[in-house]
Amino acid sequence: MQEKHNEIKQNAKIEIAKTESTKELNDLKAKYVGKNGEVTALLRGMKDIPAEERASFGKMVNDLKVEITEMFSAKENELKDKEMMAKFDSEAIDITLPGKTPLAGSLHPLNIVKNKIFDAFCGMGFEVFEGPEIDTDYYCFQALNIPKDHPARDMQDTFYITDNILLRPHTSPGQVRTMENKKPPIKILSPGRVYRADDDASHSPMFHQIEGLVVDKGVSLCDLQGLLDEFVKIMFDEQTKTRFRPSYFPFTEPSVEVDVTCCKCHGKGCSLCKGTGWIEILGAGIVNKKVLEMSGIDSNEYSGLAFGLGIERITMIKYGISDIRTLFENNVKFLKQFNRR
Ligand code: FA5
Repeated sequence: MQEKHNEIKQNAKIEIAKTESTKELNDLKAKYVGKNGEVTALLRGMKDIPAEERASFGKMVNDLKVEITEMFSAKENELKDKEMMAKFDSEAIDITLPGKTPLAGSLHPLNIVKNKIFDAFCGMGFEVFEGPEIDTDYYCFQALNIPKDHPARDMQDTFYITDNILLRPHTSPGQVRTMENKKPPIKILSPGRVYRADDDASHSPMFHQIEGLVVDKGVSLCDLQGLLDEFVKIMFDEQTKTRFRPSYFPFTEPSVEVDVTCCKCHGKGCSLCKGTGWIEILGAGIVNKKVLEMSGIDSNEYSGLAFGLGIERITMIKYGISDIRTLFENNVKFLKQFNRR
């Protein structure tokens, strides 16, 4: 019997020494001291041992079980240490490696320019008023002195929703809504999306305008010129000059188109300004007396100036962008150029 014990102990020792993982060791443990293990089988065989030898046999088997269990415990500790060290090694972080730079977003060029326009005019005391994108025929045309049969309606190919409701083709309705709700002095910017049935390299069906309106006593064309001179210097640079050309808008009288000296060649003539040295940036004028009256403002006491600029146009001039569609394609390579970090 002693021989059998020694054999089991010896085999266990050899097999435990060979194990390389805690999983393997647990399986092996079942083989020796588990429910159906070899040592447990010895205990079960006690009933066949003569009564007088049973006590010493039982002690021997228990001692064997304790010894084998201790061998397993020792090996288990050794393997656990080894496995933990291997895990540490595999998870080791080399703190000397360079870090991953997170991708930073940036403002869209249209927002950069819009913010700059806001900064320029808000610095001159303008407030911002936003009107609705879907508006009525009255606010988009009639209240701006463009009656239903007026030929000026052909100037803007408009998206109508019903005969009376439309996607606004300009931000000029913002003038009317402001004058209806506010007494002079008025000094507002009205920005937003506008829509026209236009689509080519310099015209988009959806684009952004900013309307400017000043109403007070004695407002004149000189104020308009002074205001826009100051604006273009902030927007482009100190050397930029403005030029007024006569134009026609039913809601302003007189009306002007405003040009600036080309920001690329400073007036000498280049491909951007098509050799003229000037680039058109906006439409403007002195608010037509009829528009003031229709909006409830006494045109004998007050006068106003108004201007409307396209944000895309200014952005294209400022950054030398030749096709308006690049502003809406969301090409990350293009947009990354405006990341100021
Ligand atoms: C107007 O829309 C007038 N409401 C502006 C105005 C306001 C005049 C107040 C007088 C007083 P115009 O149609 O010219 O004017 O448009 C103004 C600017 O919008 C243009 O100078 C141009 O920069 C821009 N624009 C016009 N159509 C498009 C388009 N389809 N895509 C991109 N920009 C456009």
